[in-house]
Amino acid sequence: MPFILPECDKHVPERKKHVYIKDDTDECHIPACNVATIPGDMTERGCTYAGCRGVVGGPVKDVIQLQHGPIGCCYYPWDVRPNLAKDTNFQLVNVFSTDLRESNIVFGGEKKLYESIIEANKAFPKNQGVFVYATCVAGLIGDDIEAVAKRATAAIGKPVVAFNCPGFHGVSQSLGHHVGNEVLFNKVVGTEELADKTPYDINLVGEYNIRGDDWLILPLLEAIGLRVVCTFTGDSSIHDIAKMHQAKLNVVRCARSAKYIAEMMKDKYGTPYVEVDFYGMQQTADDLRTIAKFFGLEQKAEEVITKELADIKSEMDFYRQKFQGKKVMIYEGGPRSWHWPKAMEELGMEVNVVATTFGHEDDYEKIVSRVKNGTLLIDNPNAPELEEMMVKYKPDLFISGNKEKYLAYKYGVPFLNGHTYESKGGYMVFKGFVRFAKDMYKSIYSPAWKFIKTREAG
Ligand code: CFM
Repeated sequence: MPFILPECDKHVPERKKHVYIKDDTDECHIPACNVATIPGDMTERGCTYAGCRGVVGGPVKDVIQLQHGPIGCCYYPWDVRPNLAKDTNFQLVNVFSTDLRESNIVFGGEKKLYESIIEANKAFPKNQGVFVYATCVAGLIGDDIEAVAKRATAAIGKPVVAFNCPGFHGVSQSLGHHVGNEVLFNKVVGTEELADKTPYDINLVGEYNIRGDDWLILPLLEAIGLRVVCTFTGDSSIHDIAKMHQAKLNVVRCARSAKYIAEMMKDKYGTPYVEVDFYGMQQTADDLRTIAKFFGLEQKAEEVITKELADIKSEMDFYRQKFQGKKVMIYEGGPRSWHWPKAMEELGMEVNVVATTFGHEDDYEKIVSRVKNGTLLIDNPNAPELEEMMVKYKPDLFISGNKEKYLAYKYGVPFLNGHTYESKGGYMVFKGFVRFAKDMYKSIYSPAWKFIKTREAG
């Protein structure tokens, strides 16, 4: 009986095929996923516009990020996802919108879009281009944003790139990642030449520099002897993306959001790629070995790994002892739900519930390969399901996002924000993993839990 219908879902029996207990003897082995949420099921998913604007396009630091739609769609991109950039956080602190009103809906918004591009370019002349994102409204009224982008490119003499990503496309934000990859690949990659090529040039693909993750990864790669041409798209310039076709290898960090461009580059330019986790000690060490092997730099990688592991050993020994047998429930967008089970086990923890918002089959295949029998997998969970699982599985820690934080607190469950992290600083590679462990420790061992009376579900 590997599929179960949570008690809270008696009015939405369709949920049964999305809630699955890992069982090696069962043929089906993953829950149903990447399909439309049914009415009545209170999904926490985002939209295509969010995936394109918020995740893939948004981190590019030197372009005007212009949302074509009503002002309401503007709120969330503003400084919510901490995809940091060096020197300037222009992409985080400024939000641009065409602010479509009723008359634009009736008579069309193309004129307003064109004028907005001209105006924004004049107000911020240092920008290196303009990214235009269609919202549901722009999609419904049928504005030809491609044609406007073409005219505006000629007028301002800089690339104006149109992303056709109205929210209603697809079943979640995941399709927005795909649109973002395709547009950047077709319109930007290959438009500039890399002047100072080296035999050790790589791209870091699907890495968004959340709270500075990128700045933890880059020094390790450099110490091995590699040079990162472009991080797609954390802390990146549009000029870096334009040159990324000249790297020798793509290192794919978030496969869900960016394997598309690695595949397209493989087809068109013959650039091979490798996939990495960069969370946890063993996984990071294995990742660095894989990358180094491609360039014959194995010896250098071993030196870096040995030093990094020695630097964090005593702290990690402390956390490992504190985390023995602690039960963890993980619910992230997609990949973090497969990046983390092994990393948590390394610290002596037990992962017994794993969920994703928009995982595809390949994400669930990876989760299944990394968790033990009996682990509960939930695809696109709703809030009552998460509440029920907290009561049933009694996790010592729930790692998820802001939407779930207060659910956890309501049940007296220690919580950690795994999307934007708790501390100022990244969670990746070795030093970041210490910060991750420290934040988990602070949450699990907070004295606050002693004073809380928990309530039952229902
Ligand atoms: Fe990739 Fe990401 Fe994620 Fe993602 Fe996201 Fe994110 Fe995430 Mo939040 S790109 S899929 S759409 S690793 S914003 S940095 S944490 S849901 S698991």
